[in-house]
Amino acid sequence: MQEDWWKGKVIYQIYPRSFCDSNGDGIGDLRGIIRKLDYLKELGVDLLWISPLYASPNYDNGYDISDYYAIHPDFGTMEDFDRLVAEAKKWGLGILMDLVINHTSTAHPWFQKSIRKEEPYTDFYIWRPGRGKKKPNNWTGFFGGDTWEYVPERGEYYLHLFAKEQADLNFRNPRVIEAVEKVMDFWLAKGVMGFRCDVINIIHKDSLENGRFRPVLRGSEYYLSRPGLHSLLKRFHRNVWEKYRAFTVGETVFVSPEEAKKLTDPKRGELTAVFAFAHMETDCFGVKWFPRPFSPARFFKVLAKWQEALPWNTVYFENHDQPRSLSRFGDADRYPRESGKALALLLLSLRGTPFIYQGQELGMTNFDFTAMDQVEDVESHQIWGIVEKFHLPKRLYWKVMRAKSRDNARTPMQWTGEAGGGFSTGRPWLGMNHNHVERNADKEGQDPRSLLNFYRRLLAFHRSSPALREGTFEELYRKGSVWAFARRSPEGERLRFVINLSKTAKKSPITGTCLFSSYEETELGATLRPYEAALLGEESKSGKEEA
Ligand code: TEU
Ligand code: CA
Repeated sequence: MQEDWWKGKVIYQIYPRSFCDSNGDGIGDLRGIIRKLDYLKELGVDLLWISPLYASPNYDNGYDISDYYAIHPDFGTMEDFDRLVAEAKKWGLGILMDLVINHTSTAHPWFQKSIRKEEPYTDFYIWRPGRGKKKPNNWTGFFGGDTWEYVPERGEYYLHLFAKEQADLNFRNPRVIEAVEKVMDFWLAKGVMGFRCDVINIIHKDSLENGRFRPVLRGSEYYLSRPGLHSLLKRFHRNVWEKYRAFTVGETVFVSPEEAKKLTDPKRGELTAVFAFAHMETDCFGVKWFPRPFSPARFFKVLAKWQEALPWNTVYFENHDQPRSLSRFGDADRYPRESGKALALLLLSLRGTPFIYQGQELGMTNFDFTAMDQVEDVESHQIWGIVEKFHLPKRLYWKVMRAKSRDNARTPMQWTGEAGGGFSTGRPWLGMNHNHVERNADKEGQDPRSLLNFYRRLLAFHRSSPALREGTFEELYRKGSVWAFARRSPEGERLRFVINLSKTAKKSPITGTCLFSSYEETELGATLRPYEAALLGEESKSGKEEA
């Protein structure tokens, strides 16, 4: 297997609770995924990243693991998992596991033994005594609020950067490092192709000093991409990942291009790729709970900066933590098809590994929930608790919650127009979006002009085009809502891309014959209509364009 076998591959993310339920209990499962492998193959993706499948009390839907070696019974058995790997392989699809090692569930036996100081688990977590009546330090967490929880039985506090049911592991303890290496080895030996590494750039804590004042994530200067992280990753790479040629994509929060470059430099031997967040933070001030209107200009500026800064990027507009891209960056009401296709074209025209999140290919939109009791997500509830506690303006925050809750991405996959959406014959664990009646895989499959069929054609083209798979990125034009760039393969294939990500018509900086168009046009003239995007072939010799 070649070292960079993953280059040019397209990844599809599955949120297993919401993908396909095979037994009618309302929860998606492994047999459900197996049932849909033909759909995924026909779509044209290569690797499936599946959000956590492990045993878990589900405070954070599997991101709180209580046994790294067991499949959650909701999802099936280890035999089902092995069958999935084998069946996927027959379809030419590889599996990526979600590796959550910054923390475990407090229900994990390691944590339970750590409370009782049973060796070797005493220092598996980050325990500290309080400072008089005060907590060990002033850090604040990712879900808002506290990061320390007192356990009377041990007489100490433990650190948790997420929910209090998620205790941070202590990576200064060599025993912890060995334990997680064993976990990685176990899954790679089963034939998975690699990992998506959850919040990997925060696993190493430099110190536990008080953080300086900042409105969110106080204390993060002591754990965001610290030098100790690089040593840990080098070690994982050397001891485990390298021998399997594993693909490792790190979820790296608040990462700078400089850090990202180090983390993915093949000469250093750390991660294969990283998810940066910068483009997902262009419609807010730093964190999503302080929103501002979406600006395509800011979005393109950030994307362009990262395209140029890194030798290889990941490209994603959605995942299980983010609102739906059609609702967020497009126009789900007036231009669902055009803006959905424009975003699809942008996603697959940029340089890097593209990630498609389940339902994105159908144009699934934000969850149409009307009350907090329809929301399951732990983060949403923690934030809502803060809104209530501090009497923040509810009308305003309700709007923010509707736009930003992570459950926007977690509603069940819309397979058919029936009740239960073809996702489940029972009652789905989270509400189905009502628009599943109109927008679903079944219906779209039969419509040649649907978003789903557009994705299928585009992915087939992507596979056959060295320029899209691996070509260089060259910016041609960027102003307001209009962006144009070119991709060129080593063999000289050159493609040009242009997009107008707005509701108003704009002048186009390039013209030519369309390989793909969000309006399904064959020629692009001087004007870009609302949400018009196009992928153009080589410019004709006679045509003189400002490119
Ligand atoms: O996400 C990390 C992370 O940065 C998010 O929690 C982010 O702060 C939040 O989603 C913004 O809305 C990863 C997982 O993707 C997420 O699902 C987990 O909850 C989290 O880690 C803890 O494991
Ligand atoms: Ca089920």
